Amino acid sequence: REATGTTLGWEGDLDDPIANELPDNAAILVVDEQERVMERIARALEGVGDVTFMTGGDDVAERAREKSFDLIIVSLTMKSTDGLRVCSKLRSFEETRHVPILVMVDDGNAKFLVRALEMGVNDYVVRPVDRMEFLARVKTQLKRKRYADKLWENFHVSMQLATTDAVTGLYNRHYLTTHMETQLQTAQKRGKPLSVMILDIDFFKKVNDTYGHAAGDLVLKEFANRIARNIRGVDLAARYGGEEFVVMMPDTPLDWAHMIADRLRQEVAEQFFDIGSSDGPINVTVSIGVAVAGESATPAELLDAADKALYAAKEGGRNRVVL
Ligand code: GH3
Ligand code: MG
Ligand code: MG
Repeated sequence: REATGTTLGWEGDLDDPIANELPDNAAILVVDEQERVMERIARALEGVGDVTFMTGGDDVAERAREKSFDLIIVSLTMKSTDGLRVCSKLRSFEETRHVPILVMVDDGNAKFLVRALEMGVNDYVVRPVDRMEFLARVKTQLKRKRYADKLWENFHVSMQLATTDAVTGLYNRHYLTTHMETQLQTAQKRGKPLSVMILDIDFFKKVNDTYGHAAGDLVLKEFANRIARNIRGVDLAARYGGEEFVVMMPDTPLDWAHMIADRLRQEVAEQFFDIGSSDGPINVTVSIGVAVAGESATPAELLDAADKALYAAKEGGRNRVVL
């Protein structure tokens, strides 16, 4: 018998326990047209995962884009359809680009393999293949997929933790200042105005003292929601400190920013905050300082200008917007 392929694309650390686990209920798609082969594969994969069969054609990639499979097994020697084309389509769509592909070729048709490997398929078997070997290759790909999914998930969780504030779900100060740097440069290069507002809840210490810290947290959350609802997708809202927030608004002249800030201030003052207190919803007000970036302003200068305006808003009696 001819030697079969080596396992490609394996980058997991084999000592790492999560690198050696199979996905729960793996979803496997098998593309072949021979009944007899499909039956054998179904039997071999019993207990390994849920197997879906398709006979080929362009709908394979479409199906795989809708449902995320953990492994796709494609026969390269089908009569009515082009297995290589199926693989190339799978590799061309964003949603299916990283799904492991195991190809099967019949003995004597190994010429397809080079093309398939160049397209980025992960492993192959030459038929007739020993059942145990087939299973081992399938499992290796499934473990690799699970490992990659875990790494990806961990990456997202880490990113989330590093960039967002846990109480409000808004971005944190670090994320804001990092992005303000690039946004400012873009705005200055294009000659567009970039405005910021700093919002500070009035007498917030009194909310904590009167209703407790948990009630204070509820106010912070609701306050953050109201900010988020009043800004555009391109704007960036962050929790800057305890009860201080910053909104960065690209392409926004000072008078627009003023209007947005005042609309928000008014909504906060008029719609009382439900903190589950027996006294009923409570009145909260906010003071806002607004500034627009000058020609060569740095993030620190811009924030400082907004902060000075905020100070003036507090001095002026709170519940107001100052430019
Ligand atoms: P001012 O109108 O001058 O802004 O008065 P203030 O009471 O809002 O200002 P001050 O800065 O004196 O108090 C802010 C308070 O915010 C103090 C702190 O206990 C509270 N705080 C900061 N972070 C949190 C938080 O995460 N949760 C809660 N519940 N309170 C917080
Ligand atoms: Mg404060
Ligand atoms: Mg305050």
